[in-house]
Amino acid sequence: MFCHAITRIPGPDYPLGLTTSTMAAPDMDLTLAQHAAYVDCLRTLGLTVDVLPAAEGFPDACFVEDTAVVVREVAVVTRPGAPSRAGETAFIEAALAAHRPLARIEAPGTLDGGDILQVGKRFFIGVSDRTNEEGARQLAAILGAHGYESDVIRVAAGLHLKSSLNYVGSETMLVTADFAGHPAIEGYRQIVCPEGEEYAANTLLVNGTLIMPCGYPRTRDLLAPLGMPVVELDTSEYRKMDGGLTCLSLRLEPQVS
Ligand code: CIR
Repeated sequence: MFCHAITRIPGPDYPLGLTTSTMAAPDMDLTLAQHAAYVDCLRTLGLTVDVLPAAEGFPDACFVEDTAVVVREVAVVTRPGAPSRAGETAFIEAALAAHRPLARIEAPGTLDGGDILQVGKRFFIGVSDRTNEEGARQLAAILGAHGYESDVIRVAAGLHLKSSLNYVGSETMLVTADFAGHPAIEGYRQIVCPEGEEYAANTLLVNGTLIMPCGYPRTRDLLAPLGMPVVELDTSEYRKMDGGLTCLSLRLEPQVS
């Protein structure tokens, strides 16, 4: 169960962040309203939520997930793979240090939290344009010291691993067609996002509830047999910047030493 989350309010320079999207620039009022709804949703699900102030000069800093990987024993501060995002970690350390001892990904490793999927004691680490082999190796070693196993998966489509693959409970993975049948997820049931609904693969499981982006009814229908409560949130202004539900928070379980 998650008890705490760390988020960061998007700053006025948010539309200047990295994106591959050709959609219109995000609307700031709507961006902030969608962020507030996201924070409210996490609070409704029982989490205490930190809302950190905008990090000036770092337009992508609201995507806090990329700056750390947090387990019950340790918070691993990442080394984000995009040069414009490298400095974001300095803004997250204090918030993490209040909850966990810190470890760090060191050069030449790079790693974005969006490439890291945890399912219990098992981690899937995506090697992507942002996360390199060395970053994956360092993370697997740090987590391994605490009894976690890691599988490395090459990310050939989408920005991050979790753009395409997420755990939705009941031994089930929600995947895009690119990852369906991948050997690393053999043994899990798989729900494949229908064509045109790939963005819905970034669905977030929090304390037994599935938080999914609104506007993906066929994926919602495929998730219904899991019998879990579903909350739909509008993430239109985050999608414009290649972001989604998982990226907007770091979720923490209670600490163990
Ligand atoms: C970026 O390109 O880094 C941001 N505009 C979006 C990051 C999304 N993060 C995530 O999926 N974990």
